[in-house]
Amino acid sequence: MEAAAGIRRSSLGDEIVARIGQLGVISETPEHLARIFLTPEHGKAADLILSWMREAGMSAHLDAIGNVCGRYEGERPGLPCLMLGSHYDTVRDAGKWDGPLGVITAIACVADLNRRGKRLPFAVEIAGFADEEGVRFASTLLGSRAVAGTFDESVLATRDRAGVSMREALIQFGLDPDHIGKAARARRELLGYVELHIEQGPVLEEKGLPVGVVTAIAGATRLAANLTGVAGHAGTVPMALRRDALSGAAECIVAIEEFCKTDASGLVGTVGYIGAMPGATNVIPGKVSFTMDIRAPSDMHRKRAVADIVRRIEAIAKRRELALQIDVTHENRSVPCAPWLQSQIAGAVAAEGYAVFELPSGAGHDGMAMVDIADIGMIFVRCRGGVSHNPAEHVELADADTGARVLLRFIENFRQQPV
Ligand code: HGY
Ligand code: MN
Ligand code: MN
Repeated sequence: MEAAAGIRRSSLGDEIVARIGQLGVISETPEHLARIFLTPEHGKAADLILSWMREAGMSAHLDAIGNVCGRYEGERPGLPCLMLGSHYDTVRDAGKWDGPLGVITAIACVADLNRRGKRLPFAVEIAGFADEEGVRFASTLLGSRAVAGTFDESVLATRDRAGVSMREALIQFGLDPDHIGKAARARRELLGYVELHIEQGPVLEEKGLPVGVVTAIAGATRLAANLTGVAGHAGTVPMALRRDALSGAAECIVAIEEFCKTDASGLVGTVGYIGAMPGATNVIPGKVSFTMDIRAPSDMHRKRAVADIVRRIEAIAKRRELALQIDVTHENRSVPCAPWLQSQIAGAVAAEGYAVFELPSGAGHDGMAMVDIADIGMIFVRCRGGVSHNPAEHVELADADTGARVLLRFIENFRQQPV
């Protein structure tokens, strides 16, 4: 329907921004956005997204691990699908665009097809993954691994900080942990998986571009370290006699930062969490746990860096007479985006009138799991200042609209890869 002269037809961007706002208030607390796997907020968000999918003409359901799944049939029922999607869980004190932009934009595109009564020679499915961030249980990509059939049942025993196991949490949420296998899809059902996501970095903004074509997703290693010294009285133990676990951890953390800073080829290392016991002002900490997140452009470089960092931490612990336990809690290899999907995404970007810019993703995404059952592609959308995992995360309406128009053009022009 053409808009009356002077009245701007509401754009895809308007719908997307409104829904980002609606979803963005479903949070553990109103002050800091957090929507964590298998919590009441997860359930509320799932209900809202499922309703949007149905409004867009899709059949929609919650799968066995809490992903939201929508399907828009093609020219005839039962055709293999082009799968779109992203995650709808968040980190703590999150921005509201990381994940939801991909799910909401995909729904807006299908809703546009549905409004026009357009059917394609393939089905379009949208997956909203329930746990990409891995905030509650150490491992990540739980939703997409379940869809890819690579879910590791041993993680059901992992416990959150309150001591609740994933198995118990699934049951409390109303799901059956013994049925997670039912979420798995077969490779033959998917023609490809394409995810639209905010860049979470400053490159597109620096280039003055609204969208980019992703070439690969960098791998990551997550580790948990536990240092054990001797708790003691802050007023009586001479400094030379202390086995202070928190001072030891502090030296380790600075060593990790120094090691990564002096590496010239894109290595990054982050200690995102530290806990000190017993955590009283006048007690020398006897136990400290902290996490590490190590990433590099290549797997070999990352693995070598992890080994070097572990050696440094072991030397610090030995010198300080601290007991050390280090475990790898999660490892994801680097994953390439399929050239044929990159080229079709690039075609859509160019057809919308924008320069085609290719870039790798330093952040992890569900495509790292989905690659086990389908070729993957990603579209990046510019975000202000490249800020992410931060409540200041923001996408301009015009860029949200551009991302949607590029994705919609990609969908309508999608050609299955010749087998
Ligand atoms: O950690 C990551 O790279 C992603 O945001 N989960
Ligand atoms: Mn994230
Ligand atoms: Mn994300």
